[in-house]
Amino acid sequence: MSRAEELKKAAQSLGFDALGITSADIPPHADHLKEWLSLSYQGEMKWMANRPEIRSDPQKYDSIAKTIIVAGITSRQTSSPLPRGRIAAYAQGEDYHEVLRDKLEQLAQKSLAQWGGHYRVCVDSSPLLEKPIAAMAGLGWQGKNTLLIHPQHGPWLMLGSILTDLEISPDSSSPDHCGTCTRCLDACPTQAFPQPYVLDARRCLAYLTIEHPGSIPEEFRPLIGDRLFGCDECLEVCPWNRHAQESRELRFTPIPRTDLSEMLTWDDARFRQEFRHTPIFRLKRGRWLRNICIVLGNIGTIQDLPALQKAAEDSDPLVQEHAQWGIARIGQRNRKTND
Ligand code: B12
Ligand code: SF4
Ligand code: SF4
Repeated sequence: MSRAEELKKAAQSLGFDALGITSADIPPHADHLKEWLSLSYQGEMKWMANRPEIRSDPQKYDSIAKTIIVAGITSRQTSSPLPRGRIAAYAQGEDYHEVLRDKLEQLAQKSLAQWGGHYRVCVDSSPLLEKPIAAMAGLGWQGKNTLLIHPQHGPWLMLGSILTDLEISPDSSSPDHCGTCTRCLDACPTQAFPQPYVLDARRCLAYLTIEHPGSIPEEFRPLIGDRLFGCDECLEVCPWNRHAQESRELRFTPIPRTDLSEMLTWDDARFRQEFRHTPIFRLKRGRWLRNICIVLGNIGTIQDLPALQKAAEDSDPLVQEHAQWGIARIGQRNRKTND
């Protein structure tokens, strides 16, 4: 069996849904990163603007890397862990960073280390253009929603990579199969795509509910609807979902949560206890409560007013401001229905 075949077999037995191999070259369209940054599309994600020449070129990040192994696990879920409100599929269970890192480390130990190779495991936070690299490794193509579309798992793969100094025969990259489809662009609630294949993160609900640090601009609050964390709209509409199965990864199983007005009463200790080892932990209590206040403003009823009124007196000004907005919006809705 070749090294590439051994890697694929080991990846399958570890529960990965896909694995591809590419040489550690500059990915296609990498030069667009500088243009993207020059338009400030990264918003407050200042770390994205650090040293773009490293992010664009894997060998500038790790000079001994010759090969990149990219693996993915589907995050697709069909049930919701909440009575009200939505959490993006990838964030309903355990933190994918931990899940992918554990499995990639095991994969590297079973194979690359045995073959005498050096390696580095990268999941998400490393300065790599993971989607174009995954496309080079034959996992699929970068779609108009900018995500890696896998022919069987659609846009749902969560990605991680291993950089190694070993030379392993690469897979061939796959062509773009978006064709004339524009479903993801049309479905975006905030029109966050200035053009196909380009995202203005400042308008994206995933950015606003996860990465944006402060007050959410008022124009976007109604558009958040019932999304508490992230957005799956441009994933759900993709026709490449036709063969996509629910995730088999047990650590991605949705963790049931209590209702929104109860979560609004949680102190920091309770927040940390509930969300440790999940992607939501990174938000910290203030931003989580901020998001709940917006969602209650959009879908809540007068029964939610006592919890929102308590939040309006919270010690965190971010929570206070969004709770006041939520109260006002429920009030407006009730006035309209009573008129
Ligand atoms: C920053 C970031 C975000 C930001 C910005 C997203 C973005 N599109 O850049 C925000 C917070 C908005 C975000 C949101 C989400 N994210 Co995110 N994010 C990242 C991160 C850390 C970096 C992405 C990046 O490099 N952006 C910079 C821009 C410039 O890159 P780009 O969008 O790929 O742009 C390229 C194209 O525009 C291309 N280009 C330009 N013109 C053309 C023309 C053609 C024809 C083509 C093909 C390409 C092309 O050139 C650019 C540079 O290469 C990656 C992890 C990583 N290290 O890669 C995860 C990652 C992309 N995110 C991921 C996920 C799951 C999401 C969400 C689905 C989460 C959710 N459900 O809420 C949403 C999806 C929103 C969307 N449609 O992109 C996954 C995607 C997996 C996949 N199958 O693709 C990743 C890979 C994390 C992971 N490890 O799995 N994310
Ligand atoms: S994640 Fe939602 S808001 Fe962001 S680009 Fe996709 S559809 Fe638009
Ligand atoms: S919805 Fe259509 S255009 Fe968007 S990524 Fe999927 S196939 Fe491509």
